Amino acid sequence: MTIAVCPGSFDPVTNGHLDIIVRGSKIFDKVIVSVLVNENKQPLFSIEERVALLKEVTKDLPNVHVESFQGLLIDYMKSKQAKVIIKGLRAVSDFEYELQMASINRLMEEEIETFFMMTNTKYSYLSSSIVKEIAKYKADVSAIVPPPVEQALMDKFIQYGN
Ligand code: COD
Repeated sequence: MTIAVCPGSFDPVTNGHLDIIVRGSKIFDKVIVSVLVNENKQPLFSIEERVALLKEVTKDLPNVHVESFQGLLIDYMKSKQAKVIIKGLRAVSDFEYELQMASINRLMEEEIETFFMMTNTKYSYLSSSIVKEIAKYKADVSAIVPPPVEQALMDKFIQYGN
């Protein structure tokens, strides 16, 4: 049984992320979507909120599980006996960062492989940051995020009074 981990900040999950998760779930026996803390980013949604949204939007995918983890990805992979990291690639800028991450992870644990999937061209421009920027100004995000995320963004920005 091949267990893969799809890690990310998912702040919040977008249709671009979901596309990668769905495609990954058709390739691997079990996919664990894991919300990891990215020290370089200031999150809008708490870890608990991000996990809840991911659980909601993946509820029809029986081999997909959602969790959170703080620390090194490689330690988490070992604790889950997972051998594959699923990553999405949108642009050359993603490639440079992901190459660095894949190389450092391989240096720490050579048995673990990073599996890259090209973005769906429909979502090649899409990031959580862009979604938040658009939602902040109350513009329509229904084409780029799943409905529960759209609702959560509206609630969040009403709560902030923006
Ligand atoms: N189409 C396709 N793929 C996409 C799209 C899209 N539109 N949008 C995002 N993705 C992919 C990204 O390329 C990425 O692979 C994944 O989805 C998650 O994206 P984000 O933005 O939610 O998450 P990141 O990039 O902030 O996550 C980074 C991690 C948290 C995974 C990373 O920092 C990490 O592994 N941290 C743990 C600490 C660690 O082990 N560090 C390594 C050694 S120093």
